[in-house]
Amino acid sequence: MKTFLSIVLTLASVASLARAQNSNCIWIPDVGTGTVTLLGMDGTVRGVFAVGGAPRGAAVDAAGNAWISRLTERGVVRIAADGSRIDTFTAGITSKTCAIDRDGNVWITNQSLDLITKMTPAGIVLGDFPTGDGPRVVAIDRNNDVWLTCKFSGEVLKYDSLGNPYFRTQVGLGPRGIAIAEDGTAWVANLDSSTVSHLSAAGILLGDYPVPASPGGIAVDRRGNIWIASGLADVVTILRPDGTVLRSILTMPLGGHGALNVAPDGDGNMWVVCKLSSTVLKFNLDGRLERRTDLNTLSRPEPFGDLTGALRAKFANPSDDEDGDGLTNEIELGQGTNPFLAIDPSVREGLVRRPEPGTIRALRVSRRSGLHHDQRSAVRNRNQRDSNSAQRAEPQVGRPLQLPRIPPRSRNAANHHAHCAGDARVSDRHPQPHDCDDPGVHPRCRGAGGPWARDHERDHDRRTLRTG
Ligand SMILES: [Ca+2]
Ligand SMILES: [Ca+2]
Repeated sequence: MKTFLSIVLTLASVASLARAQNSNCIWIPDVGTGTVTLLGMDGTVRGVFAVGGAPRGAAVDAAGNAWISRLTERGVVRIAADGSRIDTFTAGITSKTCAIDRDGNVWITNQSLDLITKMTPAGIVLGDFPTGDGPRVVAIDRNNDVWLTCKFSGEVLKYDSLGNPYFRTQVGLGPRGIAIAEDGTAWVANLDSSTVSHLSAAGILLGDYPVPASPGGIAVDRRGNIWIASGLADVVTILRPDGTVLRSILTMPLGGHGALNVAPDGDGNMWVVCKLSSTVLKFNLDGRLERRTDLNTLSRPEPFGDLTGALRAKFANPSDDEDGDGLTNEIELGQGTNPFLAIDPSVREGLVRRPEPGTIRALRVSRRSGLHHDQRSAVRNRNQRDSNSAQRAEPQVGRPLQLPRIPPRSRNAANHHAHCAGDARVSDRHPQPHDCDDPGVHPRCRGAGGPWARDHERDHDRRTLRTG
């Protein structure tokens, strides 16, 4: 009996380890080639998978599968962790991003229809919910609520897990990336106004902060600092939680051009995808470059979302122990051990019982609160931040937001780029699938400050709808 039990436990740990190793990686969709590249944490390519349809959004579920949303094809794609299987589910259209909630459901933006779709892991659509104009990037918070940026209407919306809206708040121009912070607030990158907005959990605007031109990707690191990738300026800015600049990193000297998305990994490192140079940069929390990977076979990687699963593990599944090493995802992400890599049991014993100076910090559990030291510190810090946020937010309550209005659309939108007539996504002028977010493709749209770009992209979406 004992032997049988030990065999079962061994098999379980092997399965857990296999899953963990497959989870501990980063997925890079590429619009230009219609592929998704799987990178190990050392930057080596583990696989390249053809999915078609200008893939843009990526999310990773608890089993290590990648979910990919596509801009120019109906349906999202699920790729098995080892690449052995690719499934397509009928949900989502002209979709930029997707995210996975606590129950494993997938939330998918539908830009052309101004909807967000909730789909079960088995591919059953549970509902389509109205959004603002141009739903773009979706994120799940610790309450299993769903946050969404809407690029054309300049809004952020939040829904409960059933799709009921809590609020819609006007932020800057062209909001794209959105990142949830530890304290439940959200940070939003406004591409067209080159600002970052900070919102309370209730949707109150806490602050707007200028950043270098064309901020698209945004993520909050383990220390609570906010990383923003500004594509036109080729700068990664790190803000402190109070919105002051901690560090600016020029990406061009590091070989990265067109910095777009930022995503944390299980170790707490921050990955920046640069679409114009097809380069992936890995930084440590101090902003030092750890690794650069040149993906020369790609032509336009511009992903959004939780490329490693670390955000899902942190916010949607904090109390799970995905690698089976006895430490929850939340504890591991908080202290810097990896929730996708099982640590050796003897090391774990040392962590809990025999803290060694200079090693990974011990988990000192309070008998009174039942929380370990990091959790108690986090609670104290969160209470302090809530207090500060409430003080900062107070003057904003009941007052109109002092933000520039979004210009009305051009009446000539349908005709303003005659060279894109026909198949808007691929033309003589633009041999690759494209949209107007790309400053290199449509400098005139970008230079015009937004309205042309919005019209143009919407026109693309209409054409996509007709032809897709
Ligand atoms: Ca664990
Ligand atoms: Ca671990």
